Amino acid sequence: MKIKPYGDTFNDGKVQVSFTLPLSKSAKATAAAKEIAKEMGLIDPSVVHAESIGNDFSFYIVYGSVKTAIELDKIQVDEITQERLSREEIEQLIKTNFDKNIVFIGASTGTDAHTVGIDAIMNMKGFAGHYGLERYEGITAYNLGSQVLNEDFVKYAIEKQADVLLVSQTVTQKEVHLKNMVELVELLEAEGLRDRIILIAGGARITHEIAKELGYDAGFGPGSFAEDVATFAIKELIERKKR
Ligand code: B12
Repeated sequence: MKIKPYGDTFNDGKVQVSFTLPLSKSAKATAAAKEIAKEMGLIDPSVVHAESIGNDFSFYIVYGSVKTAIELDKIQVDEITQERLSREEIEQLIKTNFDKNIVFIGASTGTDAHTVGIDAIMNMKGFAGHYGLERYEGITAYNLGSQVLNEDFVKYAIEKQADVLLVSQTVTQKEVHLKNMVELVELLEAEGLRDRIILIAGGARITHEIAKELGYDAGFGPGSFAEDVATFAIKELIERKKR
């Protein structure tokens, strides 16, 4: 099955792109934006929005169409296919299968200062109507905040005998997240901990596929909630107990 973007009529290939130019807003800068869109392969591009965003910078939205079509059946995606359990179901699962609290430790690691994502997953108050892990009976959750060095994260994991580590990575500039995520895996391996811990990553540009490639057990992107993470981690811990 071939898939093409569409905006007006089916399969018309319409797309919208946005970008910033290091130019003050002017007729010439708008023409440059259109030219860039043409070079990107957009057919009949039109600049539908141009805005100054301070001295020497301007922002553009360009509408146009592409010929590109993809064969959907050729796409393989490694994704988590699980039914999201409710908090109560997860709590019951813990009660039935473990005689201790499950320890989750989370942080935004490395230089990353973004805390909202990890708070959404862990915070007692939760996010968008979903309570965070701190609220769960049978879970002890430590949220270390942001800019936590991998070395300190691992030290804390050892001290608190963590079962699950939650890593939040938001900034992906110059692929800093990849280096940071891999460094953590290496440190855990050096401590002989990697196989004993469930390692989960999350963030706006994290996918399950990327996380797996980097040596994590799972990755969660936008729209994920504490229930998703807890369902995965608790079921995985139960599976590992059986082995
Ligand atoms: C708020 C914010 C900030 C605040 C952060 C304050 C704070 N205490 O968190 C401040 C002002 C500090 C900031 C700074 C910077 N920011 Co900023 N920031 C944002 C902003 C506006 C919102 C992010 C957010 O809170 N989202 C809401 C949460 C709920 O969403 P989320 O993080 O995706 O989390 C969900 C999932 O991803 C997942 N999840 C997240 N973590 C985890 C972890 C686990 C284990 C699991 C399971 C799931 C999970 O679950 C969450 C709930 O569903 C975004 C733009 C945007 N609108 O997204 C830019 C944005 C993230 N920032 C960006 C940038 C570039 C920066 C700076 C580098 C800017 C600069 N040049 O200084 C600095 C970096 C500072 C640093 N050292 O990290 C870029 C990142 C681009 C990129 N690809 O790298 C963005 C996308 C803006 C942009 N369009 O350019 N930022």
